[in-house]
Amino acid sequence: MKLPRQLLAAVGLIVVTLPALADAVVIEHAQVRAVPPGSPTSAAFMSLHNPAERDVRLVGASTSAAEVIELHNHQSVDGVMQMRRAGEIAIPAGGRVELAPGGLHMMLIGLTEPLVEGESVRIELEFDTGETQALQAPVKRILEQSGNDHAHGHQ
Ligand SMILES: [Cu+2]
Repeated sequence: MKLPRQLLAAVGLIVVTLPALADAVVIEHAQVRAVPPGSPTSAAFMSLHNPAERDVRLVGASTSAAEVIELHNHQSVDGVMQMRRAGEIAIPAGGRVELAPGGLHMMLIGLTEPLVEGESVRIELEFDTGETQALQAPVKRILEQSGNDHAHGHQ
């Protein structure tokens, strides 16, 4: 039996649309900070590479391990490092943004489960393109950046 012409056309379409996936943001070195039981917050770090020819903005993230994830940055205010909420994180075309201790990070607020070293947390990223990307971030012991007061005193 021969394959119907329409089916062949549909298969061709799928092959043609696949390269678009190559433009997706590349997520590397994702990790979540292990915290003692009962801790209300933790933080996630990763490297985001945008291979596309247009800028992409990370506008939000979510996980079942916390009630909310906020995008945060650290800023020096009068010589004191303070954590500030970042509305979104721009990843320039062909560029890379590092989320690391002492800088940009994702704040996991209202932890719903213990974050034990060796386990992993599923995080879903949301971009301004309307696309979402899920990743598994291993829970690791991550030291605070030295000289950085990471006291999470948000209002
Ligand atoms: Cu924070």
